[in-house]
Amino acid sequence: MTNTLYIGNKNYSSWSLRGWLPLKKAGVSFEESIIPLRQDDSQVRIRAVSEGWQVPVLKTDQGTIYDSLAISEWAAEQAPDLWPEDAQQRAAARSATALMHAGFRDLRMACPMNMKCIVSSPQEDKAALADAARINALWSRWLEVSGGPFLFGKWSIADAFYAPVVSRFVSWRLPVDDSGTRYIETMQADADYADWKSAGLAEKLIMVDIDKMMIG
Ligand SMILES: N[C@@H](CCC(=O)N[C@@H](CS)C(=O)NCC(=O)O)C(=O)O
Repeated sequence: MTNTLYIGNKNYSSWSLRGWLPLKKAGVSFEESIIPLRQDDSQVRIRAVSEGWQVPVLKTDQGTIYDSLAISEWAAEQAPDLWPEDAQQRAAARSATALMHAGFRDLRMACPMNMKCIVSSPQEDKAALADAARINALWSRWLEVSGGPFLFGKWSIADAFYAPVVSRFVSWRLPVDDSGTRYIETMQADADYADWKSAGLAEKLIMVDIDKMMIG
């Protein structure tokens, strides 16, 4: 079986990370093909592999799957333990995943993922800070109910969806309480997250507009 996951630059492409982590956790073997984003030919290259016009895209022998959530659900069909075993916790993890997939736009727009960079002065954008505060409160509640160390106990797809948010909390120096700090440390200690991050840090291509937002 040949699987290929098309992703953007690891340093910047938050949605690619959301599709990549569940495949890793499922133990699915796949090749990676990086399509650098915001280049003259990025869209042509993405459209050549997917009618979705965005990455991540997974090609299997059976066909094409696009969108991080669809790829995650495909991974969970190979490895059902990517969702919690308990039915109520499973529903809660799916809700948390959907919340991230569909929302927190202010945070996503004001604080793009850039794993290489930490701002010198903390982010002050009010709408982004409101999203961050809400996410922190949700993390704390989910961790309290599940007992941690991941949001719903064992690692689940919900953690894939909040992994890029962990990176943003660090890069943009967003305020975080003790429970959120422990979650950030748990994520950073995860071997797959760490592998993705070190590959992102090694990338040479920079996105000037995002770097400028952070460095000025
Ligand atoms: N809802 C999509 C969002 C994917 C998305 O926004 N991907 C961005 C990169 S992180 C993209 O492909 N942008 C197209 C481009 O930059 O040309 C998902 O969950 O996969």
